[in-house]
Amino acid sequence: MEPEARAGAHRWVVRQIPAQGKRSDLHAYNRHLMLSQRTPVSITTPIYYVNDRPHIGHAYTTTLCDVWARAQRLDGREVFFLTGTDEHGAKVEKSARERGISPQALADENSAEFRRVMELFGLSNDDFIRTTEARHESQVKLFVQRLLASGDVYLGEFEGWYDEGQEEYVTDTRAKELEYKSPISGKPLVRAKEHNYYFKLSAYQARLEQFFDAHPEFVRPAGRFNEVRGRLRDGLQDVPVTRTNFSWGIGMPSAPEHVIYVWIDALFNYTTALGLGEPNGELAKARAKFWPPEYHVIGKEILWFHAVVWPALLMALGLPMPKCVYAHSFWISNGQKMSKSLGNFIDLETIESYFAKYGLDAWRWYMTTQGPLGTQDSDFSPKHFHEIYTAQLVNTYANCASRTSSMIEKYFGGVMPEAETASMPISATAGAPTWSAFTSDISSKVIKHYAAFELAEAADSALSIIRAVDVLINETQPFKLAKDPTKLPEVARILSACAEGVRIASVLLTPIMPTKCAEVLAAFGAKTTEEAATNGIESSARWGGLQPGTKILKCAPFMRVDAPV
Ligand code: ME8
Repeated sequence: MEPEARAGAHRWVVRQIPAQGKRSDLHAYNRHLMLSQRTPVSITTPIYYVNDRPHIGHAYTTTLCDVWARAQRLDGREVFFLTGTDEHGAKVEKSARERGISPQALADENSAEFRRVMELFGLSNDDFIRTTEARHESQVKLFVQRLLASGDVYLGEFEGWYDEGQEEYVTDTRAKELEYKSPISGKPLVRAKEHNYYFKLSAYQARLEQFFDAHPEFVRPAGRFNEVRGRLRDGLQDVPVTRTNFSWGIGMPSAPEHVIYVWIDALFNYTTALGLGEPNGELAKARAKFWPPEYHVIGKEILWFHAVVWPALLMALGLPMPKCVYAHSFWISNGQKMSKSLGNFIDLETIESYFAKYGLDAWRWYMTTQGPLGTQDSDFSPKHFHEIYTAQLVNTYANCASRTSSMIEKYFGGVMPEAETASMPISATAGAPTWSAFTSDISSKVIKHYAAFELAEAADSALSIIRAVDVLINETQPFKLAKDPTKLPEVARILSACAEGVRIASVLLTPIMPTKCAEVLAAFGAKTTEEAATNGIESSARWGGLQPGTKILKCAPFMRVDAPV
Protein backbone atom coordinates (compact mmCIF):
# COMPACT_ATOMS: atom_id res chain seq x y z
CA MET A 1 0.00 0.00 0.00
CA GLU A 2 1.16 3.51 -0.59
CA PRO A 3 0.03 6.90 0.65
CA GLU A 4 -1.35 9.44 -1.80
CA ALA A 5 -1.19 12.76 -0.11
CA ARG A 6 -2.97 15.81 -1.40
CA ALA A 7 -4.32 18.87 0.41
CA GLY A 8 -3.42 17.26 3.72
CA ALA A 9 -5.53 14.14 3.12
CA HIS A 10 -3.93 10.71 3.09
CA ARG A 11 -5.63 7.97 1.15
CA TRP A 12 -4.32 4.45 1.07
CA VAL A 13 -4.57 2.64 -2.21
CA VAL A 14 -3.63 -0.90 -3.06
CA ARG A 15 -1.57 -1.39 -6.18
CA GLN A 16 -0.98 -4.65 -7.94
CA ILE A 17 2.60 -5.87 -7.52
CA PRO A 18 4.17 -7.33 -10.68
CA ALA A 19 5.03 -11.02 -10.77
CA GLN A 20 8.33 -11.99 -9.15
CA GLY A 21 11.30 -12.83 -11.29
CA LYS A 22 11.03 -10.06 -13.85
CA ARG A 23 13.77 -7.76 -12.64
CA SER A 24 13.18 -4.98 -15.13
CA ASP A 25 9.45 -4.91 -14.30
CA LEU A 26 10.24 -4.72 -10.64
CA HIS A 27 12.73 -1.95 -11.30
CA ALA A 28 10.14 0.01 -13.27
CA TYR A 29 7.55 -0.71 -10.60
CA ASN A 30 9.79 0.66 -7.86
CA ARG A 31 10.37 3.76 -9.87
CA HIS A 32 6.66 4.12 -10.51
CA LEU A 33 6.06 3.85 -6.78
CA MET A 34 8.65 6.49 -6.09
CA LEU A 35 7.25 8.93 -8.64
CA SER A 36 3.59 8.31 -7.96
CA GLN A 37 4.16 9.25 -4.33
CA ARG A 38 5.02 12.72 -5.52
CA THR A 39 1.96 14.92 -5.41
CA PRO A 40 0.69 16.74 -8.50
CA VAL A 41 1.76 20.37 -8.46
CA SER A 42 0.63 23.56 -10.16
CA ILE A 43 1.79 27.09 -10.84
CA THR A 44 0.09 30.16 -12.29
CA THR A 45 1.03 33.47 -13.88
CA PRO A 46 -1.27 36.50 -13.68
CA ILE A 47 -3.67 36.58 -16.61
CA TYR A 48 -2.60 39.50 -18.76
CA TYR A 49 -4.75 42.43 -19.82
CA VAL A 50 -5.56 42.36 -23.50
CA ASN A 51 -5.58 46.14 -23.77
CA ASP A 52 -1.79 46.07 -23.81
CA ARG A 53 0.72 44.39 -26.06
CA PRO A 54 3.02 41.71 -24.60
CA HIS A 55 6.32 43.05 -23.27
CA ILE A 56 9.29 41.98 -21.16
CA GLY A 57 7.21 41.96 -17.94
CA HIS A 58 4.73 39.40 -19.24
CA ALA A 59 7.53 37.39 -20.81
CA TYR A 60 9.45 37.48 -17.53
CA THR A 61 6.75 36.15 -15.20
CA THR A 62 5.72 33.48 -17.68
CA THR A 63 9.33 32.38 -18.26
CA LEU A 64 9.94 32.02 -14.51
CA CYS A 65 6.86 29.82 -14.20
CA ASP A 66 7.98 27.85 -17.22
CA VAL A 67 11.40 27.17 -15.66
CA TRP A 68 9.74 25.99 -12.46
CA ALA A 69 7.20 23.84 -14.34
CA ARG A 70 9.91 22.22 -16.48
CA ALA A 71 12.03 21.52 -13.39
CA GLN A 72 9.12 19.80 -11.65
CA ARG A 73 8.23 17.78 -14.77
CA LEU A 74 11.85 16.82 -15.16
CA ASP A 75 11.74 15.60 -11.62
CA GLY A 76 8.87 13.27 -12.46
CA ARG A 77 6.00 15.35 -11.08
CA GLU A 78 2.67 15.84 -12.73
CA VAL A 79 2.46 19.57 -13.37
CA PHE A 80 -0.25 22.00 -14.34
CA PHE A 81 1.08 25.33 -15.52
CA LEU A 82 -1.56 27.96 -16.19
CA THR A 83 -1.46 31.31 -17.92
CA GLY A 84 -3.97 33.30 -19.96
CA THR A 85 -5.61 36.63 -20.66
CA ASP A 86 -7.81 38.98 -18.66
CA GLU A 87 -10.31 40.30 -21.18
CA HIS A 88 -13.12 42.18 -19.45
CA GLY A 89 -13.39 45.61 -17.86
CA ALA A 90 -13.64 49.29 -18.54
CA LYS A 91 -10.10 49.60 -19.92
CA VAL A 92 -10.69 47.02 -22.66
CA GLU A 93 -14.06 48.59 -23.44
CA LYS A 94 -12.39 52.00 -23.77
CA SER A 95 -9.47 50.77 -25.93
CA ALA A 96 -11.91 48.97 -28.23
CA ARG A 97 -14.08 52.08 -28.55
CA GLU A 98 -11.00 54.16 -29.44
CA ARG A 99 -10.17 51.71 -32.22
CA GLY A 100 -13.75 51.50 -33.40
CA ILE A 101 -13.99 47.73 -32.86
CA SER A 102 -15.97 45.58 -30.44
CA PRO A 103 -14.36 44.63 -27.10
CA GLN A 104 -14.59 40.96 -28.14
CA ALA A 105 -12.72 41.68 -31.40
CA LEU A 106 -10.00 43.51 -29.45
CA ALA A 107 -9.81 40.68 -26.92
CA ASP A 108 -9.57 38.06 -29.68
CA GLU A 109 -6.82 39.94 -31.45
CA ASN A 110 -4.65 40.63 -28.42
CA SER A 111 -5.23 37.30 -26.73
CA ALA A 112 -4.02 35.64 -29.94
CA GLU A 113 -0.92 37.85 -29.75
CA PHE A 114 -0.24 36.65 -26.18
CA ARG A 115 -0.64 33.06 -27.33
CA ARG A 116 1.78 33.68 -30.19
CA VAL A 117 4.27 34.96 -27.63
CA MET A 118 3.93 31.77 -25.59
CA GLU A 119 4.83 29.78 -28.70
CA LEU A 120 7.66 32.08 -29.64
CA PHE A 121 9.16 31.72 -26.17
CA GLY A 122 8.67 27.95 -26.21
CA LEU A 123 6.61 28.21 -23.03
CA SER A 124 5.21 24.93 -21.81
CA ASN A 125 1.91 26.06 -20.27
CA ASP A 126 -0.70 23.31 -19.94
CA ASP A 127 -3.65 25.61 -20.49
CA PHE A 128 -4.30 29.16 -21.62
CA ILE A 129 -7.45 30.56 -20.07
CA ARG A 130 -9.40 33.49 -21.43
CA THR A 131 -11.92 35.20 -19.19
CA THR A 132 -14.33 35.55 -22.14
CA GLU A 133 -14.58 31.77 -22.53
CA ALA A 134 -17.89 30.15 -21.62
CA ARG A 135 -16.17 27.67 -19.26
CA HIS A 136 -14.83 30.60 -17.23
CA GLU A 137 -17.95 32.79 -17.31
CA SER A 138 -20.36 30.06 -16.22
CA GLN A 139 -18.18 29.07 -13.27
CA VAL A 140 -17.63 32.67 -12.13
CA LYS A 141 -21.42 33.02 -11.92
CA LEU A 142 -21.62 29.83 -9.87
CA PHE A 143 -18.94 31.04 -7.47
CA VAL A 144 -20.65 34.41 -7.04
CA GLN A 145 -23.99 32.69 -6.50
CA ARG A 146 -22.46 30.62 -3.73
CA LEU A 147 -21.08 33.77 -2.12
CA LEU A 148 -24.50 35.46 -2.35
CA ALA A 149 -26.15 32.42 -0.77
CA SER A 150 -23.66 32.37 2.12
CA GLY A 151 -24.13 36.12 2.72
CA ASP A 152 -20.48 36.86 1.90
CA VAL A 153 -21.69 39.00 -1.01
CA TYR A 154 -24.41 41.61 -0.38
CA LEU A 155 -25.94 44.65 -2.11
CA GLY A 156 -24.79 47.91 -0.60
CA GLU A 157 -23.69 51.48 -1.16
CA PHE A 158 -20.13 52.61 -1.04
CA GLU A 159 -18.18 55.81 -1.23
CA GLY A 160 -14.41 55.94 -1.29
CA TRP A 161 -11.10 56.86 -2.96
CA TYR A 162 -10.75 55.25 -6.36
CA ASP A 163 -7.65 54.70 -8.52
CA GLU A 164 -9.05 54.89 -12.05
CA GLY A 165 -5.97 53.47 -13.76
CA GLN A 166 -5.82 50.44 -11.47
CA GLU A 167 -9.62 50.11 -11.30
CA GLU A 168 -9.35 49.75 -7.55
CA TYR A 169 -10.54 51.47 -4.39
CA VAL A 170 -7.97 52.35 -1.73
CA THR A 171 -8.70 52.75 1.97
CA ASP A 172 -8.93 56.23 3.51
CA THR A 173 -5.68 55.65 5.46
CA ARG A 174 -3.87 54.44 2.37
CA ALA A 175 -5.23 57.32 0.26
CA LYS A 176 -3.82 59.79 2.80
CA GLU A 177 -0.44 58.01 2.81
CA LEU A 178 -0.39 58.19 -0.98
CA GLU A 179 -1.21 61.90 -0.85
CA TYR A 180 -4.36 61.08 -2.82
CA LYS A 181 -2.37 60.05 -5.90
CA SER A 182 -2.14 56.69 -7.66
CA PRO A 183 1.14 54.95 -6.71
CA ILE A 184 1.25 53.49 -10.24
CA SER A 185 0.16 56.29 -12.59
CA GLY A 186 0.68 59.30 -10.30
CA LYS A 187 -2.80 60.59 -11.30
CA PRO A 188 -5.10 61.95 -8.55
CA LEU A 189 -7.38 59.48 -6.81
CA VAL A 190 -11.05 60.34 -7.31
CA ARG A 191 -13.93 60.28 -4.81
CA ALA A 192 -16.42 57.73 -6.13
CA LYS A 193 -19.83 56.52 -4.95
CA GLU A 194 -21.53 53.33 -6.09
CA HIS A 195 -24.46 51.01 -5.50
CA ASN A 196 -22.83 47.69 -5.80
CA TYR A 197 -22.61 44.17 -4.62
CA TYR A 198 -19.84 43.87 -2.05
CA PHE A 199 -17.73 41.09 -0.70
CA LYS A 200 -17.49 41.09 3.11
CA LEU A 201 -13.72 41.30 3.19
CA SER A 202 -13.89 43.03 6.58
CA ALA A 203 -15.37 39.86 8.09
CA TYR A 204 -12.14 37.99 7.27
CA GLN A 205 -9.76 40.36 9.06
CA ALA A 206 -9.06 38.08 12.03
CA ARG A 207 -8.87 34.88 9.96
CA LEU A 208 -6.48 36.49 7.51
CA GLU A 209 -4.27 37.79 10.30
CA GLN A 210 -4.19 34.36 11.91
CA PHE A 211 -3.44 32.77 8.56
CA PHE A 212 -0.57 35.18 7.90
CA ASP A 213 0.87 34.62 11.36
CA ALA A 214 0.74 30.85 10.92
CA HIS A 215 2.17 30.92 7.37
CA PRO A 216 5.05 33.36 7.05
CA GLU A 217 5.94 31.66 3.76
CA PHE A 218 2.54 32.48 2.24
CA VAL A 219 3.86 35.64 0.63
CA ARG A 220 7.40 35.74 -0.69
CA PRO A 221 9.92 37.32 -0.73
CA ALA A 222 9.80 38.05 3.02
CA GLY A 223 9.89 41.83 2.44
CA ARG A 224 6.58 41.59 0.57
CA PHE A 225 5.08 39.46 3.35
CA ASN A 226 5.91 42.17 5.87
CA GLU A 227 4.41 44.81 3.60
CA VAL A 228 1.05 43.01 3.40
CA ARG A 229 1.06 42.01 7.07
CA GLY A 230 1.62 45.69 7.95
CA ARG A 231 -1.21 46.88 5.69
CA LEU A 232 -3.55 44.27 7.16
CA ARG A 233 -3.24 46.06 10.52
CA ASP A 234 -4.88 49.16 8.97
CA GLY A 235 -8.11 47.21 8.84
CA LEU A 236 -10.06 45.83 5.90
CA GLN A 237 -12.96 47.36 4.05
CA ASP A 238 -15.49 45.42 2.02
CA VAL A 239 -14.68 45.32 -1.68
CA PRO A 240 -17.04 45.72 -4.62
CA VAL A 241 -17.82 42.56 -6.56
CA THR A 242 -19.80 44.35 -9.26
CA ARG A 243 -19.78 47.64 -11.11
CA THR A 244 -22.40 49.50 -13.09
CA ASN A 245 -20.14 52.01 -14.85
CA PHE A 246 -19.25 49.64 -17.72
CA SER A 247 -20.90 46.73 -19.45
CA TRP A 248 -18.04 44.62 -20.87
CA GLY A 249 -17.99 41.81 -18.35
CA ILE A 250 -19.88 38.94 -16.78
CA GLY A 251 -23.41 39.90 -15.67
CA MET A 252 -24.28 39.37 -12.03
CA PRO A 253 -26.58 36.33 -11.74
CA SER A 254 -30.18 37.61 -11.37
CA ALA A 255 -29.08 41.28 -11.61
CA PRO A 256 -27.40 41.59 -15.04
CA GLU A 257 -27.31 45.40 -14.92
CA HIS A 258 -24.48 44.81 -12.45
CA VAL A 259 -21.30 43.55 -14.08
CA ILE A 260 -18.83 41.47 -12.11
CA TYR A 261 -15.82 43.60 -11.25
CA VAL A 262 -12.87 42.73 -13.47
CA TRP A 263 -10.59 41.86 -10.56
CA ILE A 264 -13.01 39.36 -9.04
CA ASP A 265 -13.67 37.88 -12.49
CA ALA A 266 -9.91 37.62 -13.13
CA LEU A 267 -8.92 36.04 -9.81
CA PHE A 268 -11.38 33.23 -10.35
CA ASN A 269 -9.41 32.10 -13.43
CA TYR A 270 -7.13 30.13 -11.13
CA THR A 271 -10.05 27.96 -10.05
CA THR A 272 -12.19 27.95 -13.21
CA ALA A 273 -9.30 26.49 -15.24
CA LEU A 274 -9.42 23.51 -12.89
CA GLY A 275 -13.21 23.27 -13.01
CA LEU A 276 -13.60 23.94 -9.29
CA GLY A 277 -16.82 25.89 -9.87
CA GLU A 278 -18.51 22.62 -10.82
CA PRO A 279 -16.93 20.11 -8.45
CA ASN A 280 -18.73 17.16 -10.05
CA GLY A 281 -17.95 18.14 -13.62
CA GLU A 282 -15.53 16.38 -15.98
CA LEU A 283 -12.93 19.15 -15.75
CA ALA A 284 -12.83 19.01 -11.96
CA LYS A 285 -12.48 15.22 -12.08
CA ALA A 286 -9.35 15.58 -14.17
CA ARG A 287 -7.88 18.71 -12.63
CA ALA A 288 -9.10 19.29 -9.07
CA LYS A 289 -5.99 17.44 -7.88
CA PHE A 290 -3.94 20.47 -8.92
CA TRP A 291 -5.53 22.70 -6.29
CA PRO A 292 -4.04 24.36 -4.28
CA PRO A 293 -1.19 25.71 -6.42
CA GLU A 294 2.36 25.79 -5.10
CA TYR A 295 2.81 29.28 -6.50
CA HIS A 296 0.76 32.16 -7.79
CA VAL A 297 3.59 34.14 -9.39
CA ILE A 298 2.78 37.81 -9.90
CA GLY A 299 4.35 41.26 -10.06
CA LYS A 300 4.52 43.39 -6.91
CA GLU A 301 1.78 45.79 -8.09
CA ILE A 302 -1.01 43.22 -7.81
CA LEU A 303 0.00 41.72 -4.48
CA TRP A 304 -2.90 43.01 -2.39
CA PHE A 305 -5.52 41.31 -4.55
CA HIS A 306 -3.63 38.03 -4.52
CA ALA A 307 -2.50 38.01 -0.90
CA VAL A 308 -5.60 39.42 0.79
CA VAL A 309 -8.74 39.58 -1.39
CA TRP A 310 -8.18 36.22 -3.06
CA PRO A 311 -7.45 34.24 0.14
CA ALA A 312 -10.55 35.75 1.76
CA LEU A 313 -12.68 34.71 -1.23
CA LEU A 314 -11.23 31.20 -0.98
CA MET A 315 -11.96 31.11 2.76
CA ALA A 316 -15.55 32.15 2.01
CA LEU A 317 -15.83 29.34 -0.54
CA GLY A 318 -14.18 26.79 1.73
CA LEU A 319 -11.31 26.14 -0.68
CA PRO A 320 -7.74 25.44 0.50
CA MET A 321 -5.24 28.29 0.40
CA PRO A 322 -2.56 28.54 -2.30
CA LYS A 323 0.80 27.62 -0.79
CA CYS A 324 2.59 30.79 -1.82
CA VAL A 325 2.03 34.08 -3.59
CA TYR A 326 5.39 35.02 -5.05
CA ALA A 327 5.51 38.73 -5.93
CA HIS A 328 8.60 39.65 -7.90
CA SER A 329 9.72 43.21 -8.55
CA PHE A 330 9.94 45.05 -11.87
CA TRP A 331 12.22 45.23 -14.82
CA ILE A 332 13.14 48.82 -15.38
CA SER A 333 14.96 50.16 -18.40
CA ASN A 334 18.02 52.41 -18.26
CA GLY A 335 17.31 53.15 -14.62
CA GLN A 336 13.73 54.28 -15.23
CA LYS A 337 10.31 52.74 -15.00
CA MET A 338 9.30 51.52 -18.45
CA SER A 339 6.59 53.60 -19.98
CA LYS A 340 5.10 54.28 -23.37
CA SER A 341 5.74 58.01 -23.07
CA LEU A 342 9.45 57.51 -22.34
CA GLY A 343 9.67 55.02 -25.20
CA ASN A 344 11.93 52.77 -23.12
CA PHE A 345 9.66 49.73 -23.17
CA ILE A 346 11.35 46.41 -23.85
CA ASP A 347 8.68 45.28 -26.27
CA LEU A 348 8.30 42.12 -28.27
CA GLU A 349 10.27 43.46 -31.24
CA THR A 350 13.22 44.26 -28.97
CA ILE A 351 13.03 40.81 -27.36
CA GLU A 352 12.97 39.18 -30.80
CA SER A 353 16.14 41.07 -31.72
CA TYR A 354 17.81 39.41 -28.68
CA PHE A 355 16.58 36.00 -29.85
CA ALA A 356 18.11 36.66 -33.26
CA LYS A 357 21.47 37.69 -31.83
CA TYR A 358 21.87 35.52 -28.71
CA GLY A 359 19.22 32.83 -29.02
CA LEU A 360 16.13 32.03 -26.95
CA ASP A 361 17.98 30.06 -24.27
CA ALA A 362 20.38 32.95 -23.62
CA TRP A 363 17.34 35.17 -23.12
CA ARG A 364 15.86 32.62 -20.68
CA TRP A 365 19.18 32.46 -18.84
CA TYR A 366 19.29 36.22 -18.43
CA MET A 367 15.65 36.39 -17.29
CA THR A 368 16.18 33.60 -14.75
CA THR A 369 19.49 34.68 -13.30
CA GLN A 370 19.42 38.48 -13.50
CA GLY A 371 15.74 39.31 -13.05
CA PRO A 372 13.92 41.08 -10.20
CA LEU A 373 12.98 37.97 -8.20
CA GLY A 374 13.68 39.77 -4.92
CA THR A 375 12.39 43.09 -3.62
CA GLN A 376 14.70 45.19 -5.82
CA ASP A 377 13.89 46.17 -9.40
CA SER A 378 16.37 45.04 -12.07
CA ASP A 379 17.68 47.31 -14.77
CA PHE A 380 17.65 45.76 -18.22
CA SER A 381 20.68 46.91 -20.15
CA PRO A 382 22.02 45.56 -23.45
CA LYS A 383 25.59 45.88 -22.13
CA HIS A 384 24.85 43.83 -19.02
CA PHE A 385 23.02 41.21 -21.09
CA HIS A 386 26.06 40.90 -23.33
CA GLU A 387 28.47 40.63 -20.37
CA ILE A 388 26.45 37.88 -18.71
CA TYR A 389 26.08 36.01 -22.01
CA THR A 390 29.80 36.15 -22.68
CA ALA A 391 31.00 35.38 -19.14
CA GLN A 392 28.56 32.66 -18.12
CA LEU A 393 27.35 31.04 -21.32
CA VAL A 394 30.20 31.45 -23.82
CA ASN A 395 33.26 31.46 -21.54
CA THR A 396 31.95 29.06 -18.91
CA TYR A 397 29.27 26.62 -20.09
CA ALA A 398 30.02 26.48 -23.82
CA ASN A 399 33.77 26.67 -23.40
CA CYS A 400 33.78 23.76 -20.98
CA ALA A 401 31.53 21.58 -23.16
CA SER A 402 33.60 22.47 -26.19
CA ARG A 403 37.05 21.87 -24.58
CA THR A 404 35.94 18.55 -23.12
CA SER A 405 34.33 17.24 -26.30
CA SER A 406 37.23 18.37 -28.52
CA MET A 407 39.83 16.71 -26.28
CA ILE A 408 37.86 13.44 -26.21
CA GLU A 409 37.67 13.66 -29.98
CA LYS A 410 41.40 14.39 -30.29
CA TYR A 411 42.81 11.88 -27.80
CA PHE A 412 40.16 9.11 -27.76
CA GLY A 413 38.62 9.29 -31.23
CA GLY A 414 35.41 10.79 -29.87
CA VAL A 415 34.65 7.84 -27.60
CA MET A 416 34.15 8.12 -23.84
CA PRO A 417 37.23 6.37 -22.38
CA GLU A 418 37.17 3.70 -19.67
CA ALA A 419 38.21 5.17 -16.31
CA GLU A 420 37.29 5.10 -12.63
CA THR A 421 36.25 8.60 -11.59
CA ALA A 422 33.74 8.33 -8.75
CA SER A 423 36.42 8.36 -6.05
CA MET A 424 38.45 11.08 -7.74
CA PRO A 425 38.65 14.39 -5.80
CA ILE A 426 37.36 17.40 -7.70
CA SER A 427 40.58 19.33 -7.18
CA ALA A 428 44.06 19.12 -5.69
CA THR A 429 42.96 21.25 -2.72
CA ALA A 430 43.22 19.31 0.56
CA GLY A 431 39.87 17.91 1.69
CA ALA A 432 38.22 18.41 -1.72
CA PRO A 433 35.15 16.13 -2.10
CA THR A 434 35.02 13.37 -4.67
CA TRP A 435 33.24 14.04 -7.97
CA SER A 436 30.41 11.73 -7.09
CA ALA A 437 29.85 13.31 -3.64
CA PHE A 438 30.21 16.84 -5.01
CA THR A 439 27.76 16.41 -7.89
CA SER A 440 25.26 14.53 -5.75
CA ASP A 441 25.33 17.36 -3.20
CA ILE A 442 24.91 19.97 -5.95
CA SER A 443 22.07 18.01 -7.58
CA SER A 444 20.05 17.88 -4.38
CA LYS A 445 20.69 21.58 -3.81
CA VAL A 446 19.57 22.43 -7.36
CA ILE A 447 16.39 20.33 -7.04
CA LYS A 448 15.56 22.06 -3.74
CA HIS A 449 16.28 25.50 -5.19
CA TYR A 450 14.00 24.87 -8.17
CA ALA A 451 11.19 23.62 -5.96
CA ALA A 452 11.57 26.64 -3.65
CA PHE A 453 11.43 29.05 -6.62
CA GLU A 454 15.04 30.06 -5.96
CA LEU A 455 15.71 29.95 -9.66
CA ALA A 456 18.86 32.09 -9.82
CA GLU A 457 20.36 29.96 -7.04
CA ALA A 458 19.45 26.78 -8.95
CA ALA A 459 21.23 28.15 -12.01
CA ASP A 460 24.30 29.20 -10.06
CA SER A 461 24.61 25.88 -8.21
CA ALA A 462 24.32 23.91 -11.46
CA LEU A 463 26.93 26.14 -13.07
CA SER A 464 29.29 25.47 -10.16
CA ILE A 465 29.79 21.97 -11.60
CA ILE A 466 31.00 23.56 -14.82
CA ARG A 467 33.29 25.86 -12.86
CA ALA A 468 34.74 22.81 -11.08
CA VAL A 469 35.34 21.09 -14.43
CA ASP A 470 37.17 24.21 -15.58
CA VAL A 471 39.35 24.15 -12.45
CA LEU A 472 40.14 20.47 -13.09
CA ILE A 473 41.20 21.17 -16.68
CA ASN A 474 43.31 24.15 -15.64
CA GLU A 475 44.90 22.31 -12.70
CA THR A 476 45.73 19.09 -14.54
CA GLN A 477 46.27 20.42 -18.09
CA PRO A 478 45.26 17.18 -19.90
CA PHE A 479 46.29 18.76 -23.24
CA LYS A 480 49.90 18.76 -21.95
CA LEU A 481 49.72 15.31 -20.34
CA ALA A 482 48.42 13.83 -23.60
CA LYS A 483 51.75 14.52 -25.27
CA ASP A 484 53.19 11.65 -23.20
CA PRO A 485 51.53 8.32 -24.24
CA THR A 486 52.17 6.79 -20.77
CA LYS A 487 49.94 9.50 -19.29
CA LEU A 488 46.91 8.59 -21.43
CA PRO A 489 45.18 6.63 -18.63
CA GLU A 490 45.44 9.78 -16.49
CA VAL A 491 44.07 11.89 -19.36
CA ALA A 492 41.23 9.37 -19.74
CA ARG A 493 40.36 9.78 -16.08
CA ILE A 494 40.38 13.58 -16.24
CA LEU A 495 38.33 13.80 -19.42
CA SER A 496 35.83 11.19 -18.23
CA ALA A 497 35.28 13.29 -15.13
CA CYS A 498 34.93 16.43 -17.25
CA ALA A 499 32.41 14.81 -19.59
CA GLU A 500 30.35 13.44 -16.73
CA GLY A 501 30.41 16.88 -15.06
CA VAL A 502 29.20 18.58 -18.26
CA ARG A 503 26.46 15.96 -18.65
CA ILE A 504 25.20 16.35 -15.08
CA ALA A 505 25.26 20.17 -15.22
CA SER A 506 23.32 19.99 -18.50
CA VAL A 507 20.62 17.77 -16.95
CA LEU A 508 20.31 20.28 -14.10
CA LEU A 509 20.23 23.30 -16.40
CA THR A 510 17.63 21.83 -18.79
CA PRO A 511 14.64 23.66 -17.25
CA ILE A 512 16.33 27.01 -17.92
CA MET A 513 17.88 26.25 -21.31
CA PRO A 514 15.89 23.34 -22.73
CA THR A 515 17.18 23.55 -26.31
CA LYS A 516 20.87 24.13 -25.65
CA CYS A 517 21.06 21.56 -22.86
CA ALA A 518 19.35 18.97 -25.06
CA GLU A 519 21.96 19.77 -27.72
CA VAL A 520 24.84 19.25 -25.28
CA LEU A 521 23.25 16.12 -23.80
CA ALA A 522 22.85 14.67 -27.28
CA ALA A 523 26.50 15.46 -28.09
CA PHE A 524 27.52 13.70 -24.88
CA GLY A 525 25.53 10.63 -25.88
CA ALA A 526 23.17 11.06 -22.97
CA LYS A 527 19.49 10.34 -23.15
CA THR A 528 17.82 13.68 -22.78
CA THR A 529 15.01 15.00 -20.71
CA GLU A 530 12.66 12.06 -21.19
CA GLU A 531 15.00 9.84 -19.24
CA ALA A 532 15.14 12.37 -16.43
CA ALA A 533 11.36 12.73 -16.38
CA THR A 534 10.96 8.98 -16.00
CA ASN A 535 13.70 8.51 -13.47
CA GLY A 536 13.63 11.81 -11.61
CA ILE A 537 16.43 14.39 -11.85
CA GLU A 538 18.34 12.95 -8.93
CA SER A 539 18.78 9.63 -10.67
CA SER A 540 19.66 11.12 -14.09
CA ALA A 541 22.14 13.46 -12.49
CA ARG A 542 23.85 10.65 -10.56
CA TRP A 543 27.58 10.23 -11.17
CA GLY A 544 28.48 7.46 -13.61
CA GLY A 545 25.56 7.78 -16.02
CA LEU A 546 27.84 8.32 -18.99
CA GLN A 547 29.06 4.87 -20.02
CA PRO A 548 32.57 4.19 -21.42
CA GLY A 549 32.32 3.58 -25.15
CA THR A 550 29.65 6.28 -25.63
CA LYS A 551 30.17 8.37 -28.74
CA ILE A 552 30.96 11.99 -27.85
CA LEU A 553 30.49 14.68 -30.50
CA LYS A 554 32.19 18.05 -30.59
CA CYS A 555 29.83 20.78 -29.48
CA ALA A 556 29.87 24.51 -28.81
CA PRO A 557 26.42 25.54 -27.62
CA PHE A 558 27.02 29.30 -27.42
CA MET A 559 29.18 31.34 -29.78
CA ARG A 560 30.84 34.66 -29.18
CA VAL A 561 28.92 37.61 -30.68
CA ASP A 562 29.74 41.29 -31.15
CA ALA A 563 29.20 43.61 -28.21
CA PRO A 564 26.28 46.03 -28.54
CA VAL A 565 27.27 49.47 -29.78
O1 ME8 B 1 -2.33 43.19 -13.80
N1 ME8 B 1 8.57 43.87 -14.75
O2 ME8 B 1 -2.39 42.31 -15.94
P1 ME8 B 1 -1.15 43.02 -16.67
C1 ME8 B 1 8.24 42.62 -14.41
N2 ME8 B 1 -4.82 41.44 -15.56
N3 ME8 B 1 7.00 42.11 -14.57
C2 ME8 B 1 6.06 42.90 -15.09
C3 ME8 B 1 6.34 44.23 -15.48
C4 ME8 B 1 7.68 44.72 -15.30
N4 ME8 B 1 8.05 45.93 -15.65
N5 ME8 B 1 5.21 44.77 -15.97
C5 ME8 B 1 4.25 43.80 -15.92
C6 ME8 B 1 -2.87 42.53 -14.68
N6 ME8 B 1 4.77 42.67 -15.39
C7 ME8 B 1 -4.14 41.78 -14.37
C8 ME8 B 1 -3.78 40.56 -13.55
S1 ME8 B 1 -4.40 38.26 -12.34
C9 ME8 B 1 -5.76 37.58 -11.66
C10 ME8 B 1 -4.95 39.72 -13.14
C11 ME8 B 1 4.08 41.38 -15.21
O3 ME8 B 1 -1.30 42.72 -18.12
C12 ME8 B 1 3.87 41.06 -13.74
O4 ME8 B 1 3.65 39.69 -13.58
O5 ME8 B 1 -1.03 44.44 -16.24
C13 ME8 B 1 2.60 41.81 -13.48
O6 ME8 B 1 1.93 41.39 -12.31
C14 ME8 B 1 1.81 41.47 -14.71
O7 ME8 B 1 2.78 41.50 -15.77
C15 ME8 B 1 0.68 42.46 -14.96
O8 ME8 B 1 0.09 42.18 -16.18
